[in-house]
Amino acid sequence: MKITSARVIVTSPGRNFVTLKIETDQGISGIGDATLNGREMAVVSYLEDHLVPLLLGRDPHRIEDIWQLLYRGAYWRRGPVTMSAISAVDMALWDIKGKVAGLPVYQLLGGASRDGVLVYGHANGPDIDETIDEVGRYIELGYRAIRVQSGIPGVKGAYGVGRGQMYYEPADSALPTETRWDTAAYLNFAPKLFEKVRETHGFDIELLHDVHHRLTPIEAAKLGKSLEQFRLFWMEDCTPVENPQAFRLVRKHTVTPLAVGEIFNSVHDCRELIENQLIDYIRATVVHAGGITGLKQISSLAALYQVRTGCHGATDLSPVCMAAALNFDLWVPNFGIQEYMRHTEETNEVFPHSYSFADGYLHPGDSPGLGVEIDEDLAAKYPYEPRQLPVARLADGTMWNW
Ligand code: GCO
Ligand code: MG
Repeated sequence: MKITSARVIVTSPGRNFVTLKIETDQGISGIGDATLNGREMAVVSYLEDHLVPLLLGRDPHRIEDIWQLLYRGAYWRRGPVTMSAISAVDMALWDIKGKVAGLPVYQLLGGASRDGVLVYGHANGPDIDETIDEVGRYIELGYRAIRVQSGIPGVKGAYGVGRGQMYYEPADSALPTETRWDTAAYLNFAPKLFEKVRETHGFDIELLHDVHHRLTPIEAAKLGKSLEQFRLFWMEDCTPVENPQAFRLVRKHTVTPLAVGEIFNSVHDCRELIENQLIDYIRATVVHAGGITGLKQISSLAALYQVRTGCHGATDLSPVCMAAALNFDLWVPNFGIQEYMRHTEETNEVFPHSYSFADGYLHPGDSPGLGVEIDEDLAAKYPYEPRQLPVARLADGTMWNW
């Protein structure tokens, strides 16, 4: 079997997605997600200019060898652009292998370890009352785990508050939108938010919260401690992770479980946090951390330390990534939870898929391969729209972490 073509498809059915399609001499093709939010075209160029010529003529069954070729062969290892491109190739090759075998990819990985994939949805609102109503709506929809974010009085454009229903898309303009951040206001507000959510909705539901890199280690420790009584499933990205040792301080002061890693690209980024048991959930994704092959490396390391997976699944991860993630999640022994932010109808039409939601769980379905396709004619109707992620500044204008 030989790869005869590899094409990059850029489409924007509500938001931008980059998809790689690999075709073979036996008429079987596979697709992979290569979307890097706000930096999409860098990955398009990496694929078209550097990887596609390397793929032509190769045997698509040699997934591991091709992964090693692209990883070692670049010389310039790792980084989000390189690893998103490698991820797309890896996903497309797993898709092809599954289609040849006539099996969903989770069967090739070792079969299902569970009946369904526990997911968390996003409840958010401009203030506490509306956020609490949203939590109620998610409970009615059957969710068992819900991420809660709310507008904060006095903070313009607080992280995580959506404009639409059922999804939240922060990349909203061609040049970054400027938002404000106020740590003191947030630290006063967050415990009140969770107190009210628990008062209204009780303790049977799992609650999650994303701090989105906004705090210093000691502030993160303080927040974790003040939220302990509300029994969070996790507190995510409580402080930036360039220095993994910062998490020692957070850990020393709180038993609120910690999740980190949505911006990680390889097992090397995860290693220090995992080996020192500084986190409880690793958030690395199929699309940014080297595909299914990359995630297998990460989850195997994590399993040694009882760290569980909690893959990123915001709307900038396309249905192709979601399908790959769900096949991985159904198999991976040390699964924790999967993020699930619903895509727009337009996106779902461009990417018809076999995964489905019921009673708080997703299942990848049993279509051979990843269980997702791209409707190229429809995709062509939604041209690329330049969009970047926002930035954040403190009240005095100091640049902060968005
Ligand atoms: C999450 C994430 C996202 C990111 C987004 C950036 O936990 O879902 O933090 O909302 O901000 O994916 O592109
Ligand atoms: Mg996050």
